[in-house]
Amino acid sequence: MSESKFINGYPFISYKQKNIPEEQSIENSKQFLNAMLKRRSIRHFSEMPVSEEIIRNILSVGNTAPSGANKQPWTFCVIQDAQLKKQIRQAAEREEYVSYHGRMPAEWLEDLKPLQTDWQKPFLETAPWLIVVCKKSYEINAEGKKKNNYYIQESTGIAVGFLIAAIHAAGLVTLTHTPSPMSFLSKLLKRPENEKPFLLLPVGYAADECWVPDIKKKSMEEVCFFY
Ligand code: IYR
Repeated sequence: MSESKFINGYPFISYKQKNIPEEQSIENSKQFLNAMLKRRSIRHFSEMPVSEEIIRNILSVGNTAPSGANKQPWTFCVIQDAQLKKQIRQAAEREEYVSYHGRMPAEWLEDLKPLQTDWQKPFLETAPWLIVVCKKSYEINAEGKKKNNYYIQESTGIAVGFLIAAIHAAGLVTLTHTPSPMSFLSKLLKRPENEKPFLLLPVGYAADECWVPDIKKKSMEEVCFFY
């Protein structure tokens, strides 16, 4: 059992995770790297169902993410209903069509060519689950008073990172989809004023025939600077 005490009137518990031997640490970090190297953003999903238990475990991982003042300024809206997925797809495709046919500047469209994306988003219906991650700009307490959240973008982004890693660890695939603008999601999901859609993660298994662009990550030398 962990020890507890009060510091300036606030409860603390002792942190008692044993350091693992360095050899083991090297091995674990390599294994995690090798697992993450296999992750890809997937746009072709199988209709194979995924149990709610797996989805709940993944969401629980996301909910462990660190956040400004531990406010957890996110909500995870989870959609399995076929009719609602269809409505989301139709609304997303309406916005994406306008984006791809004028809203996105030429440079952006050029940058997307290697990914061969377009306005059509069938995965919004084929993936068995959609997770719409919302950021919560403020909270409303029991007395109806607005309470601040902090580092909302950063915190929600970290939670999404945790979700993506958990989805991958569960042997499932996803895509960080950002239909733009996303206000249609607020309406369809009837989210309150203090919540704004942040991004959408379709979750499921990859289709039997699934192609991903042959793109590379930047080298470590390009992104890491040791001082
Ligand atoms: N939201 C659009 C466009 C898009 C934008 C970026 I930046 C990408 O990396 C991929 C797509 C879409 O989902 O197609």
